[in-house]
Amino acid sequence: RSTKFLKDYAPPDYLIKDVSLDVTLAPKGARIASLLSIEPNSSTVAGTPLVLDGDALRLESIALNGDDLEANRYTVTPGKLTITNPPVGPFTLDIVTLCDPEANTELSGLYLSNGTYCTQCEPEGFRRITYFVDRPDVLATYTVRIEADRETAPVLLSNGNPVESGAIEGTGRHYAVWHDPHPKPSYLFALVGGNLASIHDSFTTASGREVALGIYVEPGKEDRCDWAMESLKRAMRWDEERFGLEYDLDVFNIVAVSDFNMGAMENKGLNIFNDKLVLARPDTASDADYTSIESVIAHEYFHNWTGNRVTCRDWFQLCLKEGLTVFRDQEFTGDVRMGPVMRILTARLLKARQFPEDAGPLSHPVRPASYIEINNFYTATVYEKGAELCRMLQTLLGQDAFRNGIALYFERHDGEAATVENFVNAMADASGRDLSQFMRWYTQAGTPEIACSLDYDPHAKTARLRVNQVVPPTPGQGSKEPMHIPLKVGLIGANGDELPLKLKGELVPDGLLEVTEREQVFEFEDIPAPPTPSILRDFSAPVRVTTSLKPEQIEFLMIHDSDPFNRWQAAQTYATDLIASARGTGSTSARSARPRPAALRKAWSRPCATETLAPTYRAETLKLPSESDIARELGRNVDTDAILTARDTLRTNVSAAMADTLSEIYDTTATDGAFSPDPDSAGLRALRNAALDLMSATGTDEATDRALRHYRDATNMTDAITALSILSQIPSAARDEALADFYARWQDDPLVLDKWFAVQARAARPDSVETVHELLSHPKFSLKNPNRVRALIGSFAMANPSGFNRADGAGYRFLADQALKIDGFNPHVAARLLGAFESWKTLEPRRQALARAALQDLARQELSTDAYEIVTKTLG
Ligand code: BAL
Ligand code: ZN
Repeated sequence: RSTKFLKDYAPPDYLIKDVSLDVTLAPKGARIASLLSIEPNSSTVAGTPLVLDGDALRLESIALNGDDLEANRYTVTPGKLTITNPPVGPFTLDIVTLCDPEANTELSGLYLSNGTYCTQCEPEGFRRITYFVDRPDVLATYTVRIEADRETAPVLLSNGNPVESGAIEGTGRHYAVWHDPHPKPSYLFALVGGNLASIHDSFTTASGREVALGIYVEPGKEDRCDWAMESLKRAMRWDEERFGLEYDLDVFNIVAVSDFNMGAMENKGLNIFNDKLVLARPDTASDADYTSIESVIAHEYFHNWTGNRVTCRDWFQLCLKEGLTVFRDQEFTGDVRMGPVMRILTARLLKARQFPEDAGPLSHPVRPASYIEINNFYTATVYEKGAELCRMLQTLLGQDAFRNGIALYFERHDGEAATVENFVNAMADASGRDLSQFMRWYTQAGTPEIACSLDYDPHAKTARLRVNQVVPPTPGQGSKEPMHIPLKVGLIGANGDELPLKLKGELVPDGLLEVTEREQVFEFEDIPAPPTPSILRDFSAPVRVTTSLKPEQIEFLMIHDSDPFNRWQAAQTYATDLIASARGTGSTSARSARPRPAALRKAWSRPCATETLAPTYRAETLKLPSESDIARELGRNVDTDAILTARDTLRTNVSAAMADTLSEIYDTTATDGAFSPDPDSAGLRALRNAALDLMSATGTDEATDRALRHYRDATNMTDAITALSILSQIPSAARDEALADFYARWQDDPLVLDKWFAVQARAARPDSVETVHELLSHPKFSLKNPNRVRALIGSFAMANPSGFNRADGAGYRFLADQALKIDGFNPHVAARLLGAFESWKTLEPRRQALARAALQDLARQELSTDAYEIVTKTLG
């Protein structure tokens, strides 16, 4: 369990330029014959041993320059194959190994998913297929021959372009050869063999290349692939238009498999997907699923440039490809689907997932300086905060200069393994900006805290905005330097008008201030009367902001702020303050109020009922902050039951105060006709369902009946699952009817049944631990399938705060027990689940003690490296 450090990076001793693989697929003993063209790196001292990585392999033979290698020329140790005295110049190695796809329960390397051979190599799975210098700065061209039984594996795919294929006479077997001309690191290798159905289409790139597109799925699922195909073509076109980036092979294939640790994987020319992120039909997939599919298809496709053409020098640079690619997929989804609501969704996700990570024991910089197990660093910090860093660069530089920076980055590093410095230097050179202080965002962990106060001088007619920034201490980083923060602000006059921002006689474009000091004062001129400040517009930086705004000023912003993000944020802040100030939640907030119905009506009517606002946006304003949002804002002494009660009370009050408006929204947004996933139709469904959800807060029989009717009348999954989710919270005949009906209908459809597991796991009920425990023994549940585990155990641990944090500690013990079991065969999935403990130190003392005890129990067990790192670091 050694710790690896970024500072220890050294270039590889040997480079592998070309790889020829001959893979014979068999469930128990897949045979991989590998021919590697190797040369010493320029600075390698003659005689330096060649160390290849390998894991769970049986070595059958090894030859150097065509001759069998004598036993005294190499050693095999756990994880390594070392050639003791390799030649001084270029040479070849022939290595034959066997691996066992059927026994591969870790789902890393070559494994079987429901009878389909598939691979997952990022970050270190290739070494479970063959011996290799398995690190991202070793780039090679690959030719892959796959041979398999023709009947069970008629489809044989690998990276790049198809070269040839054919039958092997008299054997019942066949083969296919693929060649990928683009040098790539081993983590982008992929291979698939199976009995798969497919749909096909084509795309012509801007420069006229015809690309054959294919999506491969388990037979019978072909009718759920159209949306993924449309999404792919949309993404290909968007990347050409926005960034001038074209596809570079003759084929692009996607394969959906049902056993997959991650969401999807960007292997060159052969993306392999968790089928949850490919398959969609109106009756099986919700609008949220359609949106995820569209964005993940785009994300993996966008990696073709940001990740594949330019890859990472080492795994510490993971954000280089992931942060940038998430930023790109967010921009795409904003453009094609969500508009201004996109920023609400991305900020909400960041706050929900990344802020707690950054505030807890697992906090790490966007570019970590060390890790024990790299699999543990596919985190919200690397992905989502990493994306925010790209967004801040775009905000600071402007969209054109940012695009030029991207172009320069590719000009300089195409075909290379790059670093964060390479990326930021390209941005600096393309824009002429000094980004040296900005680099701190990659190295300093913790969410910066920005405190803003505004003083108005009626004589000078100036408004002075004082901004203080503090970056809190995080594990291993006691003190921090100030960050370079793009802070978008506005000042709003008493009549709701936007006031021009003038500093030292100059207008401030886009209200963008650059905060670089620990304390800074911005004095705005020609402000006729005391304004209301709108701070961090468009969520221009991943920071926490505190202001001294009074409740009535927040109400004012809910109505008048011209920035859609901040208008939504004002409603969230208003609700958060009301919930957090309730007795027992542990709040020390000064801003408290006991709202009267008229005040609630006034506050909410405008944002949610204004018909000129997009329905998707109005829907978001109807969603009150989640229990986790409240817990995060409180930050300490968290009592999840008190939060649940306070939140339920506010929901009931808002629901009652807004009853007429909600009813009207619900009635007027009903649509008939065929389902369409287009943004407008999805927006109307979102608004109607958000209204239904809030109306149900009253818990009356009428509300329950309405939800049941909604369920029965549903003609698509979005409506059905909304109603089911509402009903699952209310013990009643209606709940039993809907759950039974859903099960009866979807029992043979694992992906849909996951929704049934998940709604029950998420339901905030006193007995939810027992419910989830019982569902573990359900015949359709399996601990071995990551999607099932995430649907049931993951939903419970991550999305049912009062259940997971039940006061008797039963939730903690449940999660620890299940994670330990899973750790025995799939450490990656187990370690992810254990992330649910990340905020245990913010709990009130009793719960803290119980969570600590569960973690300490785990720490005494025999754990995988993955789980060990999470458990020990979480304990702190
Ligand atoms: N590279 C791992 C999956 C993804 O982020 O695209
Ligand atoms: Zn990615």
